[in-house]
Amino acid sequence: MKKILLPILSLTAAIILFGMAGCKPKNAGDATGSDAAARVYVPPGKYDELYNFVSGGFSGQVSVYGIPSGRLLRVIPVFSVDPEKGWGYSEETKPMLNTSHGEVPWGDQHHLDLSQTNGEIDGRWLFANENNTPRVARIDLKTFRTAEIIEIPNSAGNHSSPFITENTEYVVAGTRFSVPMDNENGDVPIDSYKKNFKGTISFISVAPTDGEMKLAFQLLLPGMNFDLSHSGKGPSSGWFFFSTYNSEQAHTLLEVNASKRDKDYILAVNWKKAEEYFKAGKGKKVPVKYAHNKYSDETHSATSTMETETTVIDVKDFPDIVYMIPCPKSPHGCDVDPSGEYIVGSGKLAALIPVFSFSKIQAAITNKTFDGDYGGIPVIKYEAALYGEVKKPGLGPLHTEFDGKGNAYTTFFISSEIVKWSIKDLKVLDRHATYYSPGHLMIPGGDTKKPYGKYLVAYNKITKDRYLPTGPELAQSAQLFDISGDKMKLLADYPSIGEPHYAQAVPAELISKNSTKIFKIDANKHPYATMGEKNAKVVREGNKVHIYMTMIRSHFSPDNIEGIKVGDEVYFHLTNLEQDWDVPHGFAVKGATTAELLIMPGETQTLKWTPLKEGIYPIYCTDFCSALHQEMQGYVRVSTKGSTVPISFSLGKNSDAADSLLKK
Ligand code: RUQ
Ligand code: CUA
Repeated sequence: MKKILLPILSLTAAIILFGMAGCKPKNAGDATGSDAAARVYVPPGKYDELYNFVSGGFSGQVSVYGIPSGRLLRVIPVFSVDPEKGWGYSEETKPMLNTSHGEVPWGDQHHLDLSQTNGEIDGRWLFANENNTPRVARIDLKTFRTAEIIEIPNSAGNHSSPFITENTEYVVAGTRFSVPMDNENGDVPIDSYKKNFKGTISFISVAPTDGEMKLAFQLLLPGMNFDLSHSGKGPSSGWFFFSTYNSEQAHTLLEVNASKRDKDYILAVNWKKAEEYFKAGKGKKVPVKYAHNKYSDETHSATSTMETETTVIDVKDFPDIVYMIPCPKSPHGCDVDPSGEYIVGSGKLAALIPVFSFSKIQAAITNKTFDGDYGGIPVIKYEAALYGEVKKPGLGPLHTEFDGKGNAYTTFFISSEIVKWSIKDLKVLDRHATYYSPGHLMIPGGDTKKPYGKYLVAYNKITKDRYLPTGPELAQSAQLFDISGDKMKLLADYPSIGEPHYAQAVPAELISKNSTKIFKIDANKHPYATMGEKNAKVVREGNKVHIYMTMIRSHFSPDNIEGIKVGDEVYFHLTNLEQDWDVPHGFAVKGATTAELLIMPGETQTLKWTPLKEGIYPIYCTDFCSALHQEMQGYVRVSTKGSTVPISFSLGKNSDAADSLLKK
């Protein structure tokens, strides 16, 4: 149980009743239809219909599944080190995890958003947020690798992120925790929250050609918690909507103190207006420190740059940027329907779902139908913004996705179900139990202008009795539904990595057609690349030893090295000379305190090793690459500190004895 929303107040009794019932549904085993097996069966050798990118929660990674099979295709390290791939261990990838706090080897990854063009998924990049040390990552979908990570200053718990605008102009990042600004003295009493703690929403621009991210500007807001967000589309294009909670500005026992008010707010942000001000030079340049890390597929290396400034726009001074809309009971999900007219807020302690209308919000702004202000921000009257409420849909609504046919699907954490309802008349059309307590759900393209529909996946927080016991912890569980008919049909369960929150999915073709198969060796610009076996060498520079080593099935060149001394800093620069798809080689050396390297065809990666004692150290390939993979090995001799053994290296130089043995 990772994120239990503690039931409180008047809902308690109902919650206990529903909660218990939800935990032991009758006939859970018969929940699937008779054709379910056929619907999820992908025959051997056949591809899945869709890629499903699933956030990894506290694993800091992103995992990729096939839909409908639920087969795990790949785990992409993003904010966490991954010894399997050498991510965060090779010299080239270490800078990717750099932050203003130093190297942070772990992250808490909640939300994903695929890049869009005209409100539709374009298959280029996947953006990922990090909650703990606020960061946003861009994953390149050609290589399925993290290409860029940018840290967010003036933020803590980057939760309402990385949601994107219709043409991927911006990725947003709203702070979960309000805190004093980075350039102010943060050494203040915690109970000075109301005075000293501020909230920010950051707009990160994305370059249309290569996707490079840049922190454009930040909006300064009153201290509270920013939760989820989604951009407008169509008529609401140019706007962004954020759910917030803790408008009480509590700093302790939030479970109670941040649930006092009947309503918190959905924030409507006119980002086009904010951008206009920013471009006109408005806002204040503020000194900050944040890391911007980029990985190059040419040098096969990352760089980390420390940036030192950001532009902060205080919304108090620009009253036409932000408006607040009251939303019942600690809103969580904030979702915009494919038409762009309807904004769904989900109060996690509410027993109804409010649906707001963009055109009504605009009318209320024009007519100033306000109900006072919150920290200087106009509060639109609830009724003036409201399209209507879905009555008695269930308990604890969290997140909503859309099928593009006029229907919305909402997860209910407390009553453990998915409820399908009609956007037009707000009537509940269908409900289906989930096992158990779903957080997010995902319909392929479900937050775009053009949902793919057909499938829905629920990401459940609590697994309980769904799988064979595996000790005290159980994998979180995904459940695949068929939503092509009037009624939802449960097709399959499959465990997922980390704790998934939001996810994205896209028809496979959009991504598979561009997938990188190899890196061209001629284009390798790594400063320590070895172009061909004949160029392999070992170079001593003081106590640093650079080993230029190649790999090809099934040997290293060189594979015998002598002249290394205790206390040396040894750098193995390995270039994989293969030019065939799916032929990585691995590299490991006994006693190295980093992980292995896994080097793709045409790529160079470096393992740093500081041997502590003299002796003979085997090296070998870790990835089964050919029939003679087990022969892909070598030796490194390490001599004492003062030794006079000269540097030497060789490949295939056997002793006469061995040669004559071989000839026999
Ligand atoms: S959250 S379970 Cu971190 Cu997206 Cu709602
Ligand atoms: Cu190379 Cu195994």
